[in-house]
Amino acid sequence: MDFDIMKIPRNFILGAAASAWQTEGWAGKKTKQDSYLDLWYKNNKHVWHNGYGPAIATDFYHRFKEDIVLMKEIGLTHYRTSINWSRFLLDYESVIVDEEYADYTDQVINELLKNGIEPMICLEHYELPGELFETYGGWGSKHVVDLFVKYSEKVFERYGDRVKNWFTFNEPIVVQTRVYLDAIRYPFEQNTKKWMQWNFNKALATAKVVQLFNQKGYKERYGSKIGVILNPEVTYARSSAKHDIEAARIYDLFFNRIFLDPSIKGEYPPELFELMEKHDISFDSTENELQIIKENTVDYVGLNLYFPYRVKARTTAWNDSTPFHPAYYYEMFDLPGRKMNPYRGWEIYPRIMFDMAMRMKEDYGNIEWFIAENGMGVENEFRFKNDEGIIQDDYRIEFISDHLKWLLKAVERGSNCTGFMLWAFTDNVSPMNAYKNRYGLVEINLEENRNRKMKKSAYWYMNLIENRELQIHKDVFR
Ligand code: BGP
Repeated sequence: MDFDIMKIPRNFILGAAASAWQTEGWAGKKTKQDSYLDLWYKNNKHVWHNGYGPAIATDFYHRFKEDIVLMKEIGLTHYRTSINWSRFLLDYESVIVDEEYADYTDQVINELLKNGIEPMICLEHYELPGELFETYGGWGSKHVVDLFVKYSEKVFERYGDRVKNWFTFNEPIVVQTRVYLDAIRYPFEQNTKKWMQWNFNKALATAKVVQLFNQKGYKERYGSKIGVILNPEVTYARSSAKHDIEAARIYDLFFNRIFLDPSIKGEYPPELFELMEKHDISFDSTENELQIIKENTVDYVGLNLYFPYRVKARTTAWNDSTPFHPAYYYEMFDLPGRKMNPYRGWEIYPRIMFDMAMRMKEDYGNIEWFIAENGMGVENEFRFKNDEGIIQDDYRIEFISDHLKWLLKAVERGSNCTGFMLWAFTDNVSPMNAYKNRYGLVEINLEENRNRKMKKSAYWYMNLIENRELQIHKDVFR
């Protein structure tokens, strides 16, 4: 077979990602420090694969030093994770810091830096405190927005001198979509208006935290940046027919532009207001809040891209007795012959990287951005172990290569993409799927004391980081 080599620019980041709740475990957690995710796990353990959840996770809380040694060995220059809001404070209203957790965070950050690894920190990766969910309805409350700003202030005060890359949320649309739109997660309430309010309040929270960050002068003092990590679903219409294109456009409006536009452009698409009014799902906002959003846009964005989203115009009638759902305007479309990751049930279509990259260039002012997550979750990976017990995850290497090459092609075409963060550094716990699908460069062996072992992909990534050359098939850009 014929191969070509694509050069990876020296300053293009090749890192890996995780989050606090998916790795740390509950060691040291106080009784009142449950997160929303912890509540879900405690209330509905039966839907978590094999009963695994955040309780021990990867035990990063105790084993971070060992993990950082591996990061260094692989050559990671950046590691993305979060700080767990529910654990960082003892009292969310008066923002009393839990010194034990803050000290642990301090140690993690210092250990990363000592090993030449830049921490990239998210202030919320679904770790909304359970107490704020139960008392105020979580992100549906403007009071919670203000408490988040206060929490962020405490975090910046502690670590703002050392952490240069900050993000307000990871995938701010996800929790409320699963909970209030699709009603498939605890507490299983279908309520589209709440969905919208959460969407708005998180956009507002991002703007308020950006405002605080700018006022406090972190940029000037430390050269740091603040952004948000979004998960736009690169949307394709089934056909070139008007009705299908319209379905894709509306999907994009409700699920992608709803965060991309306010975060980057400071404004919602006017059509969204019309649709919200038409369907009686308008969020509650004031002129002042919209102004804050307008004036406090992000410095950069991280994008989590895994799969394409294909839609067609509705072919069946909408059931009017159910609450409004954007699916009123579309149906999902499964492309016959598509390549699938059967374990996760996601289509594999690496071109999403290029198409989204060009969109960032053309529609979003070529703002600085990077891939904050992309990766492949595979079940029962231990069956691929060789004689030395190393998982031969060639499928992952192929998946990453195929996505990276489209991304690098977009960089060649001038998209301002500065890096690629693989999901994930080690295997870790996913919402509900728990340890079912493994994503890591490094295996977590649940049978043997959660021991760590690098997979074949880790050695491959190590080589990629060092040599900055990606091998691709000659006929690849089809
Ligand atoms: C992203 C989340 C991650 C991670 C990943 C893998 O949406 O930001 O936290 O979980 O998806 O997906 P999943 O865990 O559902 O397999």
